Amino acid sequence: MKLRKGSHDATGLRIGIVVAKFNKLVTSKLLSSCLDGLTKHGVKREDIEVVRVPGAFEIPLVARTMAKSGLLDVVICLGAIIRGDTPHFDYISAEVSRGIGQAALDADVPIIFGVLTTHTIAQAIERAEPAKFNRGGEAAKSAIEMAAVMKMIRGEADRLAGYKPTSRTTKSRARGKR
Ligand code: INI
Repeated sequence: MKLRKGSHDATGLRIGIVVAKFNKLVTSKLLSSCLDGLTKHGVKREDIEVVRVPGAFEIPLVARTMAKSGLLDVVICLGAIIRGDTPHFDYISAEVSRGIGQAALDADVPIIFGVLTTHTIAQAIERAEPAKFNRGGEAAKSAIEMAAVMKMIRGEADRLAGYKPTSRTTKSRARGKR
């Protein structure tokens, strides 16, 4: 048996972040702790691209477009959906989680689900807080690990297929054609 794991060495990774402005008090905390987590593991600031969207509902389309660009190793989605008095929460949270999962499969690039879904604003703040649940920092770690896992298994698949990269195939990969 071979046990293969992704590493947490993030040197050279190019990372996209989509962050919702809705519930900004929470999402700005998620973003800053996510950025701290990434840079702490060696990601360079200039290799991180942040796109802001109005609310969580807008995240999947932008995440999918960024992931399909061929310029990023992983995309992180950050948002906060907080339950109110109407069924709105249920529609948005279901669509956002389904959309983010679908976006990753369509783009063939890992996309991390860093969207909080909570009953109260207090729960959301607690989860965004670096000294408590630190979900932004967790999203950064998952992103680094998934980027490494995908590189590892793609390299393994290429090796088993006797694949020899040429400069042309390397360029196609950079453009997202696998
Ligand atoms: N967007 C959020 O990110 N979180 C919420 O809690 C939320 N609530 O509760 O309404 C929310 N709504 C806005 C939505 O994401 C879209 O931006 C809007 O419907 C426009 O498409």
